[in-house]
Amino acid sequence: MSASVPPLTILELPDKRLHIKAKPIKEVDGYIRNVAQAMLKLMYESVGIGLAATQVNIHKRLIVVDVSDNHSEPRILINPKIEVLDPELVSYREACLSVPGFDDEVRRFKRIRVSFLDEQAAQQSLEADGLLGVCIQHECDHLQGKLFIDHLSNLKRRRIYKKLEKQQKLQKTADYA
Ligand code: QAP
Ligand code: CO
Repeated sequence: MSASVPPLTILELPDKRLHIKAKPIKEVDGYIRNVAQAMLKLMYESVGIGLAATQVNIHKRLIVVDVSDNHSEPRILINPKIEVLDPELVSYREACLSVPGFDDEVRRFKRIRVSFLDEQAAQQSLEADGLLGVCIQHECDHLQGKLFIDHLSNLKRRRIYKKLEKQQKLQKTADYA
């Protein structure tokens, strides 16, 4: 019933829509559940471990993650809110489906608690560290219009932007031909 989701595609830098700040979800309805399922499917197809709604041009506070190696721990987090439990910083090599072909070390909080609504609109909370903790912090950044490269030096970030801009121009020329 009017809850159908159009085919989702992943925005890539330098697309400015990646910098839009997401709005809270007021009602967890069939549409939101369908978007979440479509995002999980797209994430698995893309061999990712996390995806934020912002990346599929839906500017609502919704993320999906699964850091298992056999698709066994799908998680849907609606209106996620992070609390820092251990402010020590840990470094992981991160990548992002919206920044194809690049990865680099990013420092993030060691341990967090994330409060969120599940698919049933029930309030949940989850304590996370390691890769799951890092991935949730990375995805929540997307909802603020922030990317992992925003944690790197200005020099590194500008280089990555330049390369992706160049690639996009070449791609456009190829599409036209
Ligand atoms: C965030 O990112 C993350 O460029 C999720 O060619 C990643 O799933 C948090 C991916 C690592 C912590 C550590 C990127 C796949 C996937 C690419 C992803 C690519 C293929 C990125
Ligand atoms: Co990302």
